[in-house]
Amino acid sequence: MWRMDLKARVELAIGLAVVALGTLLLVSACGSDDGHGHAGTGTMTSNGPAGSIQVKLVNWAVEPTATSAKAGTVTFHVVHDMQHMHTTNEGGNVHDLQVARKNADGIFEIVGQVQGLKMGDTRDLTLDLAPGDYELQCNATEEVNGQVVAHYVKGMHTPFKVL
Ligand SMILES: [Cu+2]
Repeated sequence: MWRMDLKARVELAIGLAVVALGTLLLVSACGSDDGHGHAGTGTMTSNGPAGSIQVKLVNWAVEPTATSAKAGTVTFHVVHDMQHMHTTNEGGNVHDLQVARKNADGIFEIVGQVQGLKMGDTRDLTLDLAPGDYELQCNATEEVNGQVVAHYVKGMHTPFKVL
């Protein structure tokens, strides 16, 4: 009778080990790859931390999921979206996000930034923001076929309000 018990125990142990291994494989597959074949943030979703505002950087626009936020701690989940694959070299291989506050004199002052996001890159930018008018900008410049391309001029800026 004790032999039966032992066999059952061994089978149970093997069963548990298989389940544990399966879970481990799932977790490591998620952690090492964002599902697009690029080194990512290690998260399965592209939505970023809870309460964050996703900001997509594309050619040639800055596209936040919200255009305003309450004053205080604001986290921007910045994504250089790789949905758009460049067929011609128009530039835009690397984008930045500058969060700029409009001062009383109308001049923008950068209060935080992340730079050098390649296609598929994501970065979180957490800032303590006071109420006011802001702009989300990409001020990257690059040379394409001998021409200087300024991303801001191409359209990479959008208004943002902190209330
Ligand atoms: Cu850009």
